[in-house]
This record gives sequence, structure tokens and C-alpha cells, in this order.
Amino acid sequence: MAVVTGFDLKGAVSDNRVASIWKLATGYRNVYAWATFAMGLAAVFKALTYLLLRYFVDNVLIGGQLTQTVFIIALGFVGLALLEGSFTFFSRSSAARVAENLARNLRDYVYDHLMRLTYTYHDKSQTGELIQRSTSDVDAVRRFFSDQAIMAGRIVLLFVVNFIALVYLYWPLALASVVVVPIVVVLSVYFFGRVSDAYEHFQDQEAVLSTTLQENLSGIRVVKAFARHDYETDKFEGDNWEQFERGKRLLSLHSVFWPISDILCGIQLVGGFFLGALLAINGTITVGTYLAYAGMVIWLIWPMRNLGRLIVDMSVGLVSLQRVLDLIRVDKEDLETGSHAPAEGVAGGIRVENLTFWYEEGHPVLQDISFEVKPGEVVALLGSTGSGKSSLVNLLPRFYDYQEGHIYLDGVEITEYPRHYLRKQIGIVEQEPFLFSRTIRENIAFGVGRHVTDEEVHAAARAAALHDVIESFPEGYNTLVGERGVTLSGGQKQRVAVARTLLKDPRILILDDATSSVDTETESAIREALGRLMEQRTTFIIAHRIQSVMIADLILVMDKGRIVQRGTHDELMQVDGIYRRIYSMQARIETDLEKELQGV
Ligand code: TTP
Ligand code: MG
Repeated sequence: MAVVTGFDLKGAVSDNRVASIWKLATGYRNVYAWATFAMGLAAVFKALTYLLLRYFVDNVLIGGQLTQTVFIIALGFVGLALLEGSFTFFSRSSAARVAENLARNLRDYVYDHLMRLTYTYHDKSQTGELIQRSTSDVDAVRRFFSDQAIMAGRIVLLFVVNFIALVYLYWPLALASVVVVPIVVVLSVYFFGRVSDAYEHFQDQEAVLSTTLQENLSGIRVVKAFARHDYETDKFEGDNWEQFERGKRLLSLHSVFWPISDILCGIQLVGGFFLGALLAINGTITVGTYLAYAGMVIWLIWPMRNLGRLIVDMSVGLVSLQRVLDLIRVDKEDLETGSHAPAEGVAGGIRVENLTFWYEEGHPVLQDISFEVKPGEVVALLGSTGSGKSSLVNLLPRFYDYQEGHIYLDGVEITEYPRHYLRKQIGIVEQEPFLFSRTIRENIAFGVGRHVTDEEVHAAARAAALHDVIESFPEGYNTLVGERGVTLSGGQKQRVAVARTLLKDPRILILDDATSSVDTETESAIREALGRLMEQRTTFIIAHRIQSVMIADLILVMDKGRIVQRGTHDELMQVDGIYRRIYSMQARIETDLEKELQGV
């Protein structure tokens, strides 16, 4: 299982973002403490350099003696510079390493989380938006930890260390050098709020763009077939324009903020230099003190200037963090909990009682459904499109939870089984099968968690009437499917999906319109092969052709979410009803076709 150990982010989800950050950094806090400490030492060595400068100017340079002391002092400068450089390097590199690790864990976690969200959540959310959150937002969080978290430490420490050193030099001058601090802080906090909002709007719009792009690329055939390029391009341009506007708003906030903060800090710096010079001229402070002050005050102003930048950048990181946390906050599907999971597997008897189910409250798609299947029996579902057939079978693996009534598997309600367990017992060929951009072999072996032999894969392909087709490809089973390889026909895709499910060897087999895209001949070949495989397992067949459902032990005819007729083929043929009407309609079409063919 790919869950990142010791990294349960669910616990990091808190309404308080500071608390979330604290929890996210679990396991890395020591390294951060060390990185900050190293940063502090670097600041101390920098301040010491200026104190040494003062000593040099006042005691050596002005004294005019070129003794050995000069060389010792020179060594001192080199040593302090080396120390400062090394500690800065260690601090940065450990923070960066931690941030990379943290981002990797976060990305893994978000991916794992995405895989485990419920069907309902995925039905409702847009792929582009999810991609945005697991890539660009995670990256902003990484920058937060690699740059901004450490920057915050650097700013505070540089400020504090240099301020203390300045107080030690000459305290009135130190006080005069921080006059603009309150103004800069207030200004930064004000812009923080504005930038957060603007950036959030910007990211939202970027998600819209990703979604449009992703959807149009997946649906490029539809766009082309309906010659809608111009419309779609215009639509994209519109969205893109909006993105541009929002980006501009974000930038204009920056362009207002930076000059103001630069001017303030510039005035502070020049004012300090000027005041210091006056004090030096009238002899209140020594020349050495003045030079040391001039060097240090730059490192006092630097944090002030960067405080604004930090706060603005942080707001970006925090918005992204919030977006990632919002995703993590969504409940995962509980795959493991459940009291009933017999090791020997299930027999496959299913009883449905007074089942009612809806996707949207007030619009039931299944109503009052009851029927029973014994282990190994075949049930067929027949009915008009939208009558609820797929919805019914999707309840069996607990893709969705029903609201009223019961579904029992071997006499135990399916909610008692862990979802994971249930899904191992049930094989479903989806109505619109999806294949991965991998080889055909990998696609067929997808559902089996162990190594499978070529023979097993071939046998499954044979049962799906697919083996010969695959062999006719130059690369055989190693043919790549999808984006990087061949495009399979609808019928071929469906048969890969059938083979994939057969290889899983489930106790309960669900074929949701699994042969709708294959010709009658291939269908009967599959049906024959399936006939053998269906013998030992409970099977649900959804089909529109009477021939596919005739063999069933129980046929359920559905209409508008209800079962309107039930029985075997023979029983249903006895009564006047939908079933017999469909039968005679299909029979008539076939005889007409035969007549026509004979006429040729
Ligand atoms: P389905 O169960 O998909 O109907 P069906 O399988 O019988 O139809 P078909 O033969 O075309 O495959 O849908 C039943 C109703 O439920 C339909 O009105 C659409 C609605 N529905 C949702 O609202 N949300 C969903 O996610 C699905 C799958 C269906
Ligand atoms: Mg369906």
C-alpha cells in the first residue's frame, strides 16, 4: 500500500493554518530548528565582522601602528566571513532538502488521497482542478517550506541580532534606525490580505483553464467532428483573458507595494547614515563606530524590506496550502472497515430487498427493487436507456451507498463487508471501459495483484475472443494502447476490458453492456466462452439483445427505476408485455435482414 508512513495529513487539516503548518512539518521540525539556529549564528558572525571593523578603525588604523595585530585582524575577517558563509549554506541546504522531502510526501499523499476519494466526489469534481491542486499548489507549498519558512527565521534573526549589536554600539542611534518598522509592518499586513484574495482568484481561474484544456484535449474528436474549433478557441481565449486580468491585478498590487516599501526603507537608511555622520562629526561616536553602524544598519533594513516580500510570498504559499488541505479534508472512501470478510471468499448468493437509491435527493433512480439470485445463477437486466441498470449493478461493489432497503450477499448485508474485500470478489466490465496507456498485456493483467503468466493472459484474451486479433498486431501483447500506441476500436477495447475482468477470476461477474460494440458473430463467440466461465459464478448481464439475455435464470425488465417484469425467457414469452414486444421487434429485424441478404 502506498500510504506514506508516519505522514497522516488528515491530522494536519485544521482550520488554523499555522497549526496545519506545524503538523505538516512533523518529523522535520528538528532540522528546521537547526537550520534556523545556523541562520542565527550566521547573523551573529556578520555582526561580529562589523564590530571587528570598528575595533580595527578606532584602535589600529587611527593609532597608525602597522603591527602584527593587523594580520590577526585580517585573519579574523576571513574567518568570520567563512563561518558566516558556511552556516548560511548549511541552513539553506538543509531547509531545501527538507522542503523537497516534504513536497514529495505531500504529492504522494495527495495522489493516494485522490485515488481513494469516493465515486460521488469524483463525479462532481473537475479533473483540471484536481490536477492543479496536486501539482501547482503542492509546488507553492514546497516553496513555502524551502524559501519562506527559512526566510522568516532569517528576517527575525538578522533583525534581532543587528538591533542588539546596534544598541551595544550606541543605543539612541539604534532606536532612530527602526522608526519605519511599524509602518512597514502595518503596510505588509494590509497587502497580505489583498494579495491573498487576488492570488486565490488567480489560482481559481488557472484551474478553470486547466479544466477547459484537459477537457478539450480528451474530447478533441468531438470538437473536430462538430467543427467547433473556433467556438472552443474563443471560449478558451475568454477564460485566458480573465486569467490575464486577474494576473494583472495581482501584479499591480505588487507594483504598488514595492515602491512604497522601498521608499520607506530608503529614507530610513539615508536618515540613519546622515544622523550617524552628524554624531561622528561632533564626536559623540567614533569613526569606527560610524563605519560599523553603516554596515550593520544595511542588515537591519534588509529584513524590513524583505518582510513585505516574505509576507506577500507567504500569502501565496498559504492560499495554495489551503487549497491542498481542502482536498485532503474531503473524506476518503473507507476501504478497510467491515466486520465480515470470510477468508474462503463468498459463494455469491444475492438478495435485494425493497431497494431505493438516488444520486440527488428527491430523484430516485431505483425504486422498491427486490429479487434474489442463488450462487452461480445468471441474472439479466433489460430495459430502456436510463432505466437504472448500471446504477443497480454499481451498488454491488459499494461504489455508491443506497438509501433504503437492503442488499445481502450470502445472507450478510453488503455494508458489513469491507469495500476492498467486496471489490476483490466482484468483477465488473464497465459500460464505458477505460484502458491505460500501457501495453495490452499490462491492461489485461491490471486487476490482478500478483504476477501472471503469459498462458493466463492468453486464456483470458481467448475467452474474450481477442487472442487472434492481438496476435495479428506486429507487437502482439506488447502493443501499446492509447496515447503512445495504437488506438483500439470500440469493440476491441470492450474485449480487453472483458479479458481484464475474467483474469481477475471473481466470484461475481458483472457485464454492463459488455458486448454492445461487437458484431453479432463475435458476441456469440464471447457468449459461448463466457457460458463456460459463468457456470461457477453469479453473473449479472446487462444487454439490449434478447439473445444475450435468453440464457439467464432470471430476467429483470426495468423501466424508470422499477422492475416491471421478471422471469425466465420462456415465462416472459407467455405474457404480453415489454419483453415479448422487444423480442418480436428484434426477431422481425433479423428476419427482414435475412430475407434481404438472401435476395442479393
Ligand atoms: P443508469 O443507471 O446509468 O441507466 P442505465 O444503465 O439503465 O442506462 P443505459 O442503458 O443507457 O446504460 O442511469 C439511471 C439514471 O440515473 C439516469 O436518469 C441518469 C441518472 N444518473 C445520475 O444522476 N448520476 C450518475 O452518476 C449516473 C450513472 C446516472
Ligand atoms: Mg448503463
